[in-house]
Amino acid sequence: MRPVLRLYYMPRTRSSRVLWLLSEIDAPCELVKLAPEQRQSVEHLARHPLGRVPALELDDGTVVFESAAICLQLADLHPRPEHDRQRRDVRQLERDVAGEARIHETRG
Ligand SMILES: N[C@@H](CCC(=O)N[C@@H](CS)C(=O)NCC(=O)O)C(=O)O
Repeated sequence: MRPVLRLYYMPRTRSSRVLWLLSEIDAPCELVKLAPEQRQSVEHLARHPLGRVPALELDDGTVVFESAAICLQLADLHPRPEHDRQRRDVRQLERDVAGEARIHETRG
């Protein structure tokens, strides 16, 4: 059985990246639209400590945030061999950016 995913989102935010991907891959996902003030609710802060959107809840109750990480998670859950190359490129770029950020951090 397919995992039940739940996306907490707001229109015209970084959520759009995830909504776009969901429609591209036609992945089943429950969409929960939040009002701006709901981001700081106790319920949402338990999902995302900074009270931001988007946040993706997996079927085991764990939550993924950061729109790019959510997109990679969705790609992992719905693999398409023809997209393997792009997934590798994204991961490579992420590690490159993270490494550069660390270099700048340590150089001050
Ligand atoms: N880098 C994060 C950015 C998330 C983010 O900043 N979301 C905004 C909306 S676009 C938000 O919820 N802001 C509310 C806040 O910072 O309190 C991502 O790509 O998901």
